[in-house]
Amino acid sequence: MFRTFIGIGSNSGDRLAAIQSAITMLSKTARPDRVVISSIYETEPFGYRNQAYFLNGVIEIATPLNPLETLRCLQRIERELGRKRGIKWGPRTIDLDILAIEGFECEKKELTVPHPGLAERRFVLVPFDEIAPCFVIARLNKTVRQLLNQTTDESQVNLYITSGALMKKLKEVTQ
Ligand code: A4P
Ligand code: MG
Repeated sequence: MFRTFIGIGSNSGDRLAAIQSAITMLSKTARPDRVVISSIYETEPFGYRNQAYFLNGVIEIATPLNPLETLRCLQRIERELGRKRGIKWGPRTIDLDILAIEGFECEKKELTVPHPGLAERRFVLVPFDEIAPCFVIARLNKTVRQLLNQTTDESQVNLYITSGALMKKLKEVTQ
Protein backbone atom coordinates (compact mmCIF):
# COMPACT_ATOMS: atom_id res chain seq x y z
CA MET A 1 0.00 0.00 0.00
CA PHE A 2 1.24 3.49 -0.84
CA ARG A 3 0.41 6.23 1.63
CA THR A 4 -0.25 9.04 -0.85
CA PHE A 5 -1.14 12.71 -0.32
CA ILE A 6 -3.03 14.46 -3.10
CA GLY A 7 -3.62 18.18 -3.51
CA ILE A 8 -6.96 19.15 -4.98
CA GLY A 9 -7.88 22.57 -6.37
CA SER A 10 -10.60 24.28 -8.41
CA ASN A 11 -11.31 27.87 -9.39
CA SER A 12 -13.87 27.75 -12.16
CA GLY A 13 -17.46 26.57 -12.43
CA ASP A 14 -19.07 24.99 -9.37
CA ARG A 15 -15.82 24.58 -7.44
CA LEU A 16 -17.17 22.54 -4.52
CA ALA A 17 -19.16 20.22 -6.80
CA ALA A 18 -16.01 19.52 -8.83
CA ILE A 19 -14.05 18.75 -5.67
CA GLN A 20 -16.79 16.45 -4.37
CA SER A 21 -16.96 14.59 -7.70
CA ALA A 22 -13.18 14.19 -7.79
CA ILE A 23 -13.12 12.73 -4.26
CA THR A 24 -15.97 10.33 -5.08
CA MET A 25 -14.23 9.20 -8.29
CA LEU A 26 -10.91 8.80 -6.49
CA SER A 27 -12.53 6.65 -3.81
CA LYS A 28 -13.89 4.37 -6.51
CA THR A 29 -10.93 4.14 -8.90
CA ALA A 30 -7.86 4.17 -6.62
CA ARG A 31 -9.34 1.35 -4.51
CA PRO A 32 -8.06 2.98 -1.32
CA ASP A 33 -7.96 1.20 2.01
CA ARG A 34 -8.30 4.47 3.81
CA VAL A 35 -9.31 8.00 2.85
CA VAL A 36 -8.69 11.10 4.97
CA ILE A 37 -10.01 14.43 3.74
CA SER A 38 -8.95 17.85 5.01
CA SER A 39 -11.30 20.78 5.29
CA ILE A 40 -11.64 22.83 2.12
CA TYR A 41 -10.14 26.34 2.10
CA GLU A 42 -10.78 29.34 -0.10
CA THR A 43 -7.41 30.60 -1.26
CA GLU A 44 -5.92 33.60 -3.00
CA PRO A 45 -4.58 32.72 -6.49
CA PHE A 46 -0.86 32.02 -6.46
CA GLY A 47 1.38 32.66 -9.48
CA TYR A 48 -0.99 34.06 -12.10
CA ARG A 49 -2.96 36.42 -9.85
CA ASN A 50 -5.59 37.80 -12.22
CA GLN A 51 -8.05 34.93 -11.71
CA ALA A 52 -10.78 33.77 -9.33
CA TYR A 53 -10.07 32.47 -5.84
CA PHE A 54 -9.49 28.73 -5.56
CA LEU A 55 -10.93 26.08 -3.31
CA ASN A 56 -8.13 23.81 -2.09
CA GLY A 57 -7.82 20.73 0.08
CA VAL A 58 -5.61 17.70 0.66
CA ILE A 59 -6.62 14.03 0.58
CA GLU A 60 -4.66 11.14 2.03
CA ILE A 61 -5.21 7.66 0.63
CA ALA A 62 -3.60 4.29 1.24
CA THR A 63 -3.73 2.82 -2.25
CA PRO A 64 -2.51 -0.37 -3.93
CA LEU A 65 -1.78 1.70 -7.06
CA ASN A 66 1.88 2.51 -7.63
CA PRO A 67 2.84 6.20 -8.06
CA LEU A 68 2.58 6.21 -11.87
CA GLU A 69 -0.74 4.40 -11.77
CA THR A 70 -2.01 6.97 -9.27
CA LEU A 71 -0.88 9.79 -11.59
CA ARG A 72 -2.78 8.21 -14.51
CA CYS A 73 -5.82 7.77 -12.30
CA LEU A 74 -5.73 11.48 -11.32
CA GLN A 75 -5.31 12.55 -14.95
CA ARG A 76 -8.29 10.44 -15.98
CA ILE A 77 -10.42 12.09 -13.30
CA GLU A 78 -9.25 15.55 -14.46
CA ARG A 79 -10.23 14.67 -18.03
CA GLU A 80 -13.60 13.32 -17.03
CA LEU A 81 -14.36 16.46 -15.06
CA GLY A 82 -13.64 18.52 -18.14
CA ARG A 83 -10.26 19.95 -17.36
CA LYS A 84 -8.75 21.69 -20.37
CA ARG A 85 -5.08 22.58 -20.45
CA GLY A 86 -4.80 26.37 -20.64
CA ILE A 87 -2.35 28.97 -19.40
CA LYS A 88 0.25 27.87 -16.88
CA TRP A 89 -1.04 28.52 -13.38
CA GLY A 90 -4.33 29.66 -14.96
CA PRO A 91 -8.00 28.84 -14.21
CA ARG A 92 -9.03 25.20 -13.89
CA THR A 93 -12.15 23.17 -13.11
CA ILE A 94 -10.05 20.62 -11.26
CA ASP A 95 -6.34 20.14 -10.57
CA LEU A 96 -5.07 17.00 -8.84
CA ASP A 97 -1.41 16.87 -7.89
CA ILE A 98 0.54 14.18 -6.06
CA LEU A 99 2.12 16.05 -3.15
CA ALA A 100 4.02 13.28 -1.40
CA ILE A 101 4.17 9.49 -1.07
CA GLU A 102 5.59 7.82 2.01
CA GLY A 103 8.98 6.23 1.29
CA PHE A 104 9.03 7.34 -2.36
CA GLU A 105 10.96 10.00 -4.29
CA CYS A 106 11.07 10.68 -8.02
CA GLU A 107 12.49 13.51 -10.11
CA LYS A 108 11.19 13.07 -13.64
CA LYS A 109 9.32 15.56 -15.78
CA GLU A 110 6.30 13.27 -15.83
CA LEU A 111 6.33 12.80 -12.08
CA THR A 112 8.18 14.79 -9.44
CA VAL A 113 7.52 13.68 -5.86
CA PRO A 114 7.57 15.35 -3.40
CA HIS A 115 5.86 18.13 -5.36
CA PRO A 116 8.53 20.81 -5.88
CA GLY A 117 6.30 23.80 -5.05
CA LEU A 118 5.08 22.46 -1.74
CA ALA A 119 7.12 24.58 0.69
CA GLU A 120 6.14 27.85 -1.03
CA ARG A 121 2.39 27.28 -1.02
CA ARG A 122 0.21 28.01 1.98
CA PHE A 123 -2.80 26.74 0.02
CA VAL A 124 -1.17 23.28 0.16
CA LEU A 125 0.50 23.46 3.58
CA VAL A 126 -2.55 24.61 5.59
CA PRO A 127 -4.82 21.65 4.61
CA PHE A 128 -1.85 19.23 4.64
CA ASP A 129 -0.99 20.32 8.19
CA GLU A 130 -4.58 19.73 9.24
CA ILE A 131 -4.41 16.01 8.40
CA ALA A 132 -0.69 15.13 8.74
CA PRO A 133 1.35 17.75 10.64
CA CYS A 134 4.10 15.25 11.57
CA PHE A 135 4.58 13.75 8.10
CA VAL A 136 8.19 14.27 6.99
CA ILE A 137 8.65 15.56 3.44
CA ALA A 138 11.50 13.66 1.76
CA ARG A 139 14.48 15.70 0.49
CA LEU A 140 13.42 18.72 2.57
CA ASN A 141 13.60 16.54 5.70
CA LYS A 142 11.09 18.69 7.48
CA THR A 143 7.63 17.99 8.79
CA VAL A 144 4.60 19.62 7.21
CA ARG A 145 4.15 21.68 10.40
CA GLN A 146 7.75 22.96 10.19
CA LEU A 147 7.29 23.90 6.53
CA LEU A 148 4.07 25.75 7.34
CA ASN A 149 5.74 27.65 10.17
CA GLN A 150 8.67 28.60 7.92
CA THR A 151 6.98 29.41 4.62
CA THR A 152 7.41 32.92 3.23
CA ASP A 153 4.09 32.69 1.37
CA GLU A 154 1.64 35.06 3.04
CA SER A 155 -1.34 34.59 0.74
CA GLN A 156 -4.81 34.21 2.21
CA VAL A 157 -6.13 30.75 3.07
CA ASN A 158 -9.58 30.83 4.71
CA LEU A 159 -11.73 27.95 5.92
CA TYR A 160 -14.59 27.33 3.45
CA ILE A 161 -16.14 24.04 4.63
CA THR A 162 -14.96 21.77 7.44
CA SER A 163 -13.97 18.19 6.69
CA GLY A 164 -16.90 16.98 8.83
CA ALA A 165 -19.46 18.95 6.81
CA LEU A 166 -17.83 17.86 3.56
CA MET A 167 -17.92 14.17 4.56
CA LYS A 168 -21.60 14.53 5.40
CA LYS A 169 -22.33 15.98 1.94
CA LEU A 170 -20.29 13.20 0.31
CA LYS A 171 -22.25 10.53 2.17
CA GLU A 172 -25.53 12.11 1.07
CA VAL A 173 -24.58 11.78 -2.62
CA THR A 174 -23.11 8.29 -2.41
CA GLN A 175 -26.02 6.77 -0.50
N1 A4P B 1 3.69 16.14 -13.01
C1 A4P B 1 4.95 16.08 -12.50
N2 A4P B 1 4.92 15.85 -11.18
C2 A4P B 1 3.60 15.76 -10.83
C3 A4P B 1 2.95 15.53 -9.60
N3 A4P B 1 3.64 15.36 -8.45
N4 A4P B 1 1.58 15.50 -9.59
C4 A4P B 1 3.42 16.39 -14.42
C5 A4P B 1 0.88 15.69 -10.73
N5 A4P B 1 1.46 15.91 -11.96
C6 A4P B 1 2.81 15.94 -11.99
O1 A4P B 1 0.55 19.08 -14.96
C7 A4P B 1 1.64 19.17 -15.86
C8 A4P B 1 2.44 17.88 -15.80
O2 A4P B 1 3.02 17.74 -14.54
C9 A4P B 1 1.67 16.60 -16.03
O3 A4P B 1 1.81 16.19 -17.34
C10 A4P B 1 2.30 15.60 -15.05
O4 A4P B 1 2.84 14.48 -15.73
P1 A4P B 1 -0.78 19.82 -15.30
O5 A4P B 1 -1.71 19.51 -14.19
O6 A4P B 1 -1.17 19.53 -16.68
O7 A4P B 1 -0.33 21.33 -15.35
P2 A4P B 1 -0.61 22.45 -14.33
O8 A4P B 1 -1.64 22.04 -13.34
O9 A4P B 1 -0.82 23.70 -15.09
O10 A4P B 1 0.75 22.53 -13.63
P3 A4P B 1 0.94 22.37 -12.13
O11 A4P B 1 2.42 22.29 -11.92
O12 A4P B 1 0.09 21.28 -11.57
O13 A4P B 1 0.39 23.74 -11.68
P4 A4P B 1 0.44 24.14 -10.22
O14 A4P B 1 1.83 24.45 -9.90
O15 A4P B 1 -0.30 23.15 -9.40
O16 A4P B 1 -0.32 25.49 -10.30
N6 A4P B 1 -3.36 29.15 -6.52
C11 A4P B 1 -4.12 28.67 -5.51
N7 A4P B 1 -4.49 29.47 -4.53
N8 A4P B 1 -4.54 27.37 -5.51
C12 A4P B 1 -4.19 26.48 -6.50
O17 A4P B 1 -4.59 25.31 -6.46
N9 A4P B 1 -2.96 26.15 -8.55
C13 A4P B 1 -2.18 26.58 -9.53
C14 A4P B 1 -1.68 25.58 -10.49
C15 A4P B 1 -1.75 27.99 -9.60
N10 A4P B 1 -2.21 28.83 -8.52
C16 A4P B 1 -2.97 28.33 -7.52
C17 A4P B 1 -3.36 26.96 -7.55
MG1 MG C 1 -1.49 19.79 -11.87
